[in-house]
Amino acid sequence: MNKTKKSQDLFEQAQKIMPGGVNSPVRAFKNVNSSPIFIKSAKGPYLYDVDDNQYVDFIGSWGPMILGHSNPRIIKAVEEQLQLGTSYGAPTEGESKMGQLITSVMPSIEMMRMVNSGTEATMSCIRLARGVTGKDKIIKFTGCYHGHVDSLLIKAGSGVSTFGLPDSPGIPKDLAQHTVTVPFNDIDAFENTYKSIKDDLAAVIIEPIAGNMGFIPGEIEFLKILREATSACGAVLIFDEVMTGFRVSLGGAQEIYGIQPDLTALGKVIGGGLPVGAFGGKREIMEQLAPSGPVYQAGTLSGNPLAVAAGTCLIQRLIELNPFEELELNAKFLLNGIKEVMIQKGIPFVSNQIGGMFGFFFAEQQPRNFEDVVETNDKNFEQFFKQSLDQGIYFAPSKFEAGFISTKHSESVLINVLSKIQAL
Ligand code: KE4
Repeated sequence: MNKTKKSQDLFEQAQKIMPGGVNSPVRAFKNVNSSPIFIKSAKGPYLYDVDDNQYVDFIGSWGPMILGHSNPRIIKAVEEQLQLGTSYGAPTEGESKMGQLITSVMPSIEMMRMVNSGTEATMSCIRLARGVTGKDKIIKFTGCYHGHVDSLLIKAGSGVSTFGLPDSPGIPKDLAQHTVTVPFNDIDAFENTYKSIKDDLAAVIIEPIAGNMGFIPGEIEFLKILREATSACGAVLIFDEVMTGFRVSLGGAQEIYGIQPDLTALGKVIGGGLPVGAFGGKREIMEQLAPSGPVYQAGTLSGNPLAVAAGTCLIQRLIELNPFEELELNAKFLLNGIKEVMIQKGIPFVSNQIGGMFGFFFAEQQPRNFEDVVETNDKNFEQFFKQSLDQGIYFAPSKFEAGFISTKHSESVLINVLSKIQAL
């Protein structure tokens, strides 16, 4: 019996009207040679597809659903705002309240601005860094994804560090040349590159805990070097915490590592599932933004009342609950259970987790960078993904993605997941 017939029919139709049948590439399941399931609804830790199959969801909309899907408090907050209007294109008290909440738990953010996506947040950080420093060069790290920003869709060419080779057609070479890519967690490679371009360096941008090459934490000594080097030459250190903000701990990766960036990009969790992004940091940098300064940035729906209502409600609840230790323990319980199954099967498997974010690889050792991840076993990943999905367990459809757990992934839910994985 074809359990996902409706999804397959919808996917066929969707491919006629949307490139690849999706509005964001990773959703197309290409990396696992499969076709996507179409979702009809979600509640708590569960997704329900159009064929009424139930899945335990370990993607959580790629991060936002840290309190589970259809959280009653968030729904109530959005419903109340709906009665007052959906968008004004004018300032609201809610935006300031949200800003105060974020700055109260992320002290490096003295001032911030709301935008509508993580991409907008990182794009604005890059423009602001170039504007305040008058410099052009950006250093990013192979495997870190910062949204589809022209200056940041640049991959490492061959060699230890490279001048950007466009990662996507459509990016002018004379723009790409200003972005230099260095291997993640590689101090020597960074220092060699830094020495050669520090006089024209506007910013270094990094995911301090990477979630877009699988789950790979930045090593503390490496991150400390980035902080020291950028301070020494006046470049802006940007932490892209779109995924890790309010996901790995209340204060994000910067709280865990005790390293304060100059600018931080946020998204995902702070919108509670509605379209949102934000960026912020040192006052003297942020004040260079229009209309208080010359660096232009704008957005019709920035600070949208619905997104602010959802995000404020979620952040307030996270401050009350501070669930990150429990989330990490539950993630560890899940991953240790999977590890036991893989040991019994003689399949190499490694995993890691911080707060409500986790990852796993089919490999003997923990990857430290993108190049290591490329070497991990694709076949085992694809087989595990497909078998799990068939058992109603929805992991990310790519080894280059991370996993996310919510406060609704209770021990009983996880025990049920593990019993199914043991039976694979
Ligand atoms: P958005 O523009 O997709 O809201 O955010 C871009 C972004 C920026 N920075 C980091 C660290 C991110 O992880 C992202 C987006 N993450 C992906 C998941 N790997 C979103 C999923 C998708 O592209 O559909």
